[in-house]
Amino acid sequence: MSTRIDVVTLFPEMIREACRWGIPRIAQEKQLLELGLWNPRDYTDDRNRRVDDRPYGGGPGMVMQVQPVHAAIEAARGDGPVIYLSPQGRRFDQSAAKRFARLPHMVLLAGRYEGIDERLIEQDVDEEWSIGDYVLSGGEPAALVWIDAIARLLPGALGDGDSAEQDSFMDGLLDYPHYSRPEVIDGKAVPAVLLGGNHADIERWRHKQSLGRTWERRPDLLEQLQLSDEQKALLEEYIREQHTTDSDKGP
Ligand code: 9D3
Repeated sequence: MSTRIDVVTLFPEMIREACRWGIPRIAQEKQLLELGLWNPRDYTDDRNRRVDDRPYGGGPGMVMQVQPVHAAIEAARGDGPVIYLSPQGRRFDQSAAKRFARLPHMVLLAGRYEGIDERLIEQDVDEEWSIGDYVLSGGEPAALVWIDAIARLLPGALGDGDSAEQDSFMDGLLDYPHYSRPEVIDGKAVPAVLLGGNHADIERWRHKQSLGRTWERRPDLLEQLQLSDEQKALLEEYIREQHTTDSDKGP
């Protein structure tokens, strides 16, 4: 089973080039992911190949026109939903990524300029999604975020060792800190537990770090979770240790 993502964009090279690296590349090579790119400029009826015009009512910028975008969507369309990436959409998150990674097909519509004529959205768009509350200059970076988040979830894309989403305790928590050689850098040693080879102790330490960092940095994420008694105990241990280590730290 594979996923096909078709992107309707005025800058297809942005998508094609960026997907030549990392997981999106590997997923395509393994034929787990198939990318299609459709440029409204190739579908415009306008003799000057225009795809935009001035907004009714005035104001700054330009608006993408219905005709070329509609024709490109029709060319790209398959069985899956047409998804408009826009600041007005629902916020994309990991649970959305998981949901869309199960689909065999979707069309992503990336806008430019001030946006797309609303009648196109009413007519052709099934869902509208944003990637977060900041202003991009177009939908292409959002499409790349979408493709990357989905590609790494496709079964077989990551290689067995890395199939992360299984180590269940991490779900909804921030990552624990990572260390590699050398053992000491500028007097800073790797935490001793990681050198001891006691895998139960290591897992416990990592779990505690994940809980503690989430508590410190993203309390909003913790509120979404129902911690087990064991997790509550680990977090309390982290908080206790953090208080003693912080205040005992000399200058
Ligand atoms: C300065 C223009 N803005 C006036 C309030 C409106 C606006 C139009 C077009 C803002 C951004 C964009 C382009 N953005 C996207 O296409 C986009 C986006 C984003 O900007 N943030 C988060 N997610 C997304 S998904 C697509």
